[in-house]
Amino acid sequence: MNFSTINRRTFIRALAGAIPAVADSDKADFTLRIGTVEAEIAPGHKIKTTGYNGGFPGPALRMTEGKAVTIDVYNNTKIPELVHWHGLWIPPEVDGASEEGTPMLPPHAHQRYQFVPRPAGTRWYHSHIYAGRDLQRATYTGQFGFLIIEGKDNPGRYDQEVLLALHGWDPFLGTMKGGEGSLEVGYNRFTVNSHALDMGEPLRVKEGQRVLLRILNANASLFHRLALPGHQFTVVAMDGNPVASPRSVSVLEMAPAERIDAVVEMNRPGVWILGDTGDQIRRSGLGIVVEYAGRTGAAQWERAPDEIWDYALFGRADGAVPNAPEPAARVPLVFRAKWAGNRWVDHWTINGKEFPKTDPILVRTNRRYRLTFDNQSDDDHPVHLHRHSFELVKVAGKPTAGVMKDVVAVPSRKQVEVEFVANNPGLSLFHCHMQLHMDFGFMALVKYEDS
Ligand SMILES: [Cu+2]
Repeated sequence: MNFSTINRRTFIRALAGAIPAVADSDKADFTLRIGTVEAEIAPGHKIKTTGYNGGFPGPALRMTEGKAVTIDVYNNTKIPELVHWHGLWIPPEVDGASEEGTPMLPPHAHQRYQFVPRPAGTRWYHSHIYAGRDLQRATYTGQFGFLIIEGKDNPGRYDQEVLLALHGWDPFLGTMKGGEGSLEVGYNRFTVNSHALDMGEPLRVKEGQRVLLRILNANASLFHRLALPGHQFTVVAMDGNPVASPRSVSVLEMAPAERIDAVVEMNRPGVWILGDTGDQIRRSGLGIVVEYAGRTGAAQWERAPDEIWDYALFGRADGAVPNAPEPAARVPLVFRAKWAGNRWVDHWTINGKEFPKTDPILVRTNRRYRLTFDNQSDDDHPVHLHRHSFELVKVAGKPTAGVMKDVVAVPSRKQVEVEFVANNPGLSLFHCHMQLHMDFGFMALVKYEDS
């Protein structure tokens, strides 16, 4: 048989069969494999969870702002999964929320994602699926990791950079006092990165160093307050975005999904605990030892000052937004709990409706909108807007400006107002980041009417 007589299509098909599906030259920039993880987080305390690439947190993915990346995700579990790239301005098809239209990743399937990472700053990635009452799924698991987008500006001058991800383990559903009431999620153990306080490697520092801490609260429902005895945190960015007024504080408060970049000047030699100000939570693992060079001995803790956490402290002191147009519309969003019965999980409503029946938030491209969060419930809610950043304009009655975020904690019985520019067309999910709340109604979609 003469070569020229071979059907060209047959030839190409034969050739294609000999080539691996993904050639080496076609290697993705990053690879995540979702699978079972077994880890000893504290002496003798083993847990079994789901994580990325065999551990937790997942690998810190470092990208350059504006430079396209490819990420291969393999789902080596028995359930459909989805990875959400939290805080990025990317299209809904790859954002990682099925409510926006990102396809779920079936069990044992593989998907390559491609997007242009922006904006610069401390972002993260995590599972974005429904868990309901199954606390072995979604953000209750080890599926979380940092995603750092490097931009032109560094968040201040520093000698050492440290990533700290907070998480809770052995979650259970129970009532506050163990008796009557609604079910909430509690945790028996905590970790900073991969280990509890009494097991992890210390954070080694030298006197005079300026250490940049990038901290992520990857807990599915708990707020944390952090302190390092005798040291101040200079907050330079929140949710990855540089703040208008960097300030020094003794205590950092972080709602679920929030990030804080803070510079700590190491000026009090010793061996200290950087940990949760709540004794019970810190003793259950939420902390890390900070060890100065040449210092030994047991790590010390001192009671932290009773500082009030206030986002407005980091905003523009005059509260003015220069050149910001009047919002095209004000969107009031009222959050309420819907009692479902004793020892049952509360449902949640936005303007009286539960997702998927919640009214969409309708916007038009490039207009500025004000969202008024009115929390008429007894819980604080960290609400998150996908694919956009918003600016805080009023926090519990106090005007502010210059703090850009993608998650904001709305305290119980208080109001928070934010403004955002509708500059990323496509469905965008808005929801409470407490897994139990989002799964029981606390979600709505932003819809562009003109695209
Ligand atoms: Cu909530």
